[in-house]
Amino acid sequence: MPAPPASPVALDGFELRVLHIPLVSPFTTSFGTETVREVIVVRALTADGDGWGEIVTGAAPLYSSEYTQGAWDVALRHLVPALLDQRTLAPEDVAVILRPVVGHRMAKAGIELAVLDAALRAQGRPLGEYLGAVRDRVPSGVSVGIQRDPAALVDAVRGYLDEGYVRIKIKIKPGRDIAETAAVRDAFGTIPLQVDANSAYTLADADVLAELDRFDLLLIEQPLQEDDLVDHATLARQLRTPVCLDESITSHKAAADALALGAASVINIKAGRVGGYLEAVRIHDLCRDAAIPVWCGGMLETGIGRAANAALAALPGFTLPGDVSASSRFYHRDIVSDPLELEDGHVRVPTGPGLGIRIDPIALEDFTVERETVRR
Ligand code: NPQ
Ligand code: MG
Repeated sequence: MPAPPASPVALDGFELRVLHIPLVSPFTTSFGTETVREVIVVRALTADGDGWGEIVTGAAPLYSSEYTQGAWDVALRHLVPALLDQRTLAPEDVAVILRPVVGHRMAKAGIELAVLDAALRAQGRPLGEYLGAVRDRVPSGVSVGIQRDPAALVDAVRGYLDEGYVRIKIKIKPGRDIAETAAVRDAFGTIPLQVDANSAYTLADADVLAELDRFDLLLIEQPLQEDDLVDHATLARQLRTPVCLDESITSHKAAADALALGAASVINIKAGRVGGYLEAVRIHDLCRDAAIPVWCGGMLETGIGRAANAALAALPGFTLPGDVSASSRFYHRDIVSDPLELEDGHVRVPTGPGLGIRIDPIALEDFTVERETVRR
């Protein structure tokens, strides 16, 4: 638990919005192509001011079972009413109050973040300090989508290396893996490189995945499905490349199970996927005690989640560069007036109270496609 706890807030209500934010270029993974980021922004309304959070679901349940309209429904019908039943609310109690609702971790995480931001802002405390950050900037990696062909991938990677990103992750899927990885290695030599399959393989593909061993990758991320912990452990014994889990790590318990089984030698921590930044810190602590390296994943966050990710990635156990890239990696225009920028391959950990961001009200309004306010 991050010490000391935040002060409780007097909750007046929540405002939820669905935003559609254009991406700078299409982003293709093994599960599909996105051209617009659909995301839910949460505003906690309190007696001491607003707090902001972000529900990182996508429009369709492809990365995980959660998706925008499901999160919207559970938030308005179940999560927000449970919290508004409380007169005052400490951020550390949000997950406890929401525990009876099974799953829906991204929805819970976005709401918890809004309450946490409001509480910390009211106290003048930065999120990084509260979570236990030990750095004022973090090394920035970039996730590169599947391109038309290996030559186009090499061009895309060159652009990011020229910008200064310190680690490259390329998305792979069956048939778009070995040649792609070989092309990037051939073009750029020994750069820090890893691949992400987003669950696109099965154990029957172990021979193909073993071909990746010759590229000295930092890791292979989530080759198999979310609930394939035992198969990941079997695969890990057949590969020299370290296996990293993303989708499978839905909680501290899932992380402990994965480590016990030998299913992962690295873990990608995403606060949304695990139900919030506090649960993310607990997984960080578990992995640190087990000497398992972790890194901070990304979900194409707006400036809200991106600021929080920078703070999380500044904890001592985050020993590998994360997917915490500059806002400009995905967006021409963000909904914050001070978006994260790349400086010498790093992004700065915000130092202002709470998330340390300022919302750009005009951009927020321009991207809003749906809105609901609930008051107690
Ligand atoms: C990953 N992110 O690490 C995810 C996958 C991902 C930066 O590679 C909408 C909703 C679009 C969820 C695109 C990165 C998404 C998404 C990619 C998740 O696996
Ligand atoms: Mg991933």
